[in-house]
Amino acid sequence: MQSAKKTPVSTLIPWAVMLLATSTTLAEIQLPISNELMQPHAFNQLGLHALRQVEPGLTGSHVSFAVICRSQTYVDGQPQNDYHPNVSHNCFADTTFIFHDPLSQPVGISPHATAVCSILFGQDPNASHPTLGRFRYQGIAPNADAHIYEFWQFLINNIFSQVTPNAQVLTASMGNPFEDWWTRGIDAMAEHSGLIVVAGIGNGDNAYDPPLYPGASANVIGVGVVTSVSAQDLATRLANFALAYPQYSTSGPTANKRCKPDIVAPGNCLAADPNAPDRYQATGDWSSYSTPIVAGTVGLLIQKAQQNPALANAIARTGGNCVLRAVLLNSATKLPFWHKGRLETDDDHSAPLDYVQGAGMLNALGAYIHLISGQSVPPDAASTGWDNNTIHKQQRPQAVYRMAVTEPTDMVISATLVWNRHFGTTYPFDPQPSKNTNLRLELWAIDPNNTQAGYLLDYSDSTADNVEHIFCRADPNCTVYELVVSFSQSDVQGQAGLAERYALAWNLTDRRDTGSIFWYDLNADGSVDSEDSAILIDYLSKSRDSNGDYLLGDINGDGLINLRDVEILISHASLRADWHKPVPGENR
Ligand SMILES: [Ca+2]
Ligand SMILES: [Ca+2]
Ligand SMILES: [Ca+2]
Repeated sequence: MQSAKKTPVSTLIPWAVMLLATSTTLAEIQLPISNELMQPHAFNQLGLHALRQVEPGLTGSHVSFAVICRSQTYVDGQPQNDYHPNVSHNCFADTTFIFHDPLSQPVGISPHATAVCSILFGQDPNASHPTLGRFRYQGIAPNADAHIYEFWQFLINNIFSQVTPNAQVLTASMGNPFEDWWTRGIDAMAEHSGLIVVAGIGNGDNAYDPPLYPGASANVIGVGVVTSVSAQDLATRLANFALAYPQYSTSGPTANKRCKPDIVAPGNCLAADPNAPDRYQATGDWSSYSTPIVAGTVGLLIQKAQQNPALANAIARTGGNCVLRAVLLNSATKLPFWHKGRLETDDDHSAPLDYVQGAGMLNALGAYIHLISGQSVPPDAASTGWDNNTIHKQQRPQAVYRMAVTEPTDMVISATLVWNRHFGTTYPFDPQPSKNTNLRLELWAIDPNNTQAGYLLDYSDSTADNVEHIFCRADPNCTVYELVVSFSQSDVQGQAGLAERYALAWNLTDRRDTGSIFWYDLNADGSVDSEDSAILIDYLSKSRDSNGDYLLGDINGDGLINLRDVEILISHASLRADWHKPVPGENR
C-alpha cells in the first residue's frame, strides 16, 4: 500500500480546510491500447485512452477549467500564496495558464497544484522516469484553458459576490468537514449559473470521517478514490487498481443522510515533479488526484457537446450540469461489492448510491457514448439517452419515457435522475426548502400488447438525495419498459417547489460478471490466500458488532456477510492476478 493516508492538518489552517492529497473493468468497449507507453497509465482503466483513439481531437480545445488551489503555507492564519503550479515544468510548455492572483502579492509553487494541473493539462512527448523508462505524458485536456485561483481569494472575490469564473468546469481538490457559507455559495453558483463543480470527498482513515464539503454538497459531483493494487513494482501500481475502500476513500452518507461520493476514480498517477522540469513522480492514492480526472472527463464531454448542436441541451445553462452529472453516474462501472446504501439495514429504494463507490468507477468512453446517443424526449425514448426537462405539479406531474428493448436477456437497465437543490443568491446562501422538491424515479415493465398493463420493476425514492438511481436486471420476457419521473408521494400535496428542472440519463448494458479478482483478493496483492480469508473474517465480525456499517465482503450478494462468503473466498484460493509476481517464500 502507499504511504500514510492522512494529511497532517495544520492548526494554522483556517476552518480546517484540508487538501485531499493526504494520504476492471471497463464495462463497455476497451480498445487495445497503443504500443506506445502512455502516462498516466490510470487513464487506461477508465477508458480515457480508448476514448482518445475513438476521437483523437478530444483534448479540451475551447474548454476552460477553473482550478481552485490552496496555498501550502499559512502564517498567522494568512495564506502565503504558494499555490501556483510550477509552470516551468516541461509538461506545461504549451499550457495556457490564466492566473487570477491577488494584487501585488509574490506567489510560490505548490506541489499539490503542480500535480493536479499536470493530470489535467500536462503534455510531454519525451518524458522519462528512472525506473519506468521513456513514456509519453498526456493529461486529460492538454488544449484546455487553465484558470488558476487562490482558494481564499476565490471565496472572497467569486463565491461571496457570486461572480462565476469564466470557465465551464470548476475543480477543487480540497474540502471542509462541515457545510459552511462558502460551500453553500458553491451550491448556489452551480444552481444559478449552471457551472459544473467537481470536488474530492477526502481520504478518511476510518468509516466515521465525514465526506468533505464541497464534494459532499448537493449540487456538486463528489469524487472518491480507487486504490492501486498492493505490489512492489511501481509500474504495476500505476497500471492496476482495485476498489474504493472505506479506510482510504471517505465514505458516505453525509450528516444529513445524502449518498456520497457520486463517483470514484483512480488517483495514483505519474505527475509533474515541482522541483525538476523533466521529472515525474507518483502521486499516491488520494482523491485530490482522482478529482481532476473526473473534472477533465467532464471537460471532454463539454467539448464534444459544443461541437454538435444536437447535444446543446447537455451543456445548457439551465440543467446542463445535471445532464452531465447524470450521464457520468449512469455510465459508471460497478466495481465488486457495489450496493446501494448500507449492506444490512438500508432499503435500496431510499439510498440511491453505494456509500463507498457512489454510482461506480468513472467510465470515460461509456460516458462519451452515452452523451452522443443524444437527447430523447417523452414519450418515445431510445434505449440509451438523456433528457433535460421540467416537471410541474399541476401542468405536467410526471414524465414517461418508453423504450423498446430487442434482447432483454442478461441485460441491466440503469437510469439516473439528477436535479439541483435551491439556495439563496446572497451571503450566507441559505438553503431554500420552500423551493426544493422530492422527485421519484420508477421503472415499469410494460405488456407490449396492452400498454396500460405492466408491473413496477424497481424504483428509487430517497427523501434526502437530489439524485435517484436504478440499476436493475431486465425481465427476460419483457421488451418494453417505461421510466417515470414524478414527484414523490410525500411531496405531491406539499407546499414545497411547484416545478423542477431535472436531467434523466438511461441505458442498457450487458449483465456481465466482470470476474474481478477483487471479490476475493481483499488485500489487493494479486493472490487469493489465507490473508484474504482473515480479512473477510474481520469484516464479518465488524459487520456483526457494529450497526451494519461495514460495506465490503458480501461475495454472494445475499445482503449478509457470513461463513458462506468465507467458503466462497476459500474456493477461489488458486486465483492470481496477471500482474502478480510471487514474493520469496510464497507458495506457487
Ligand atoms: Ca426522492
Ligand atoms: Ca490477497
Ligand atoms: Ca453473503
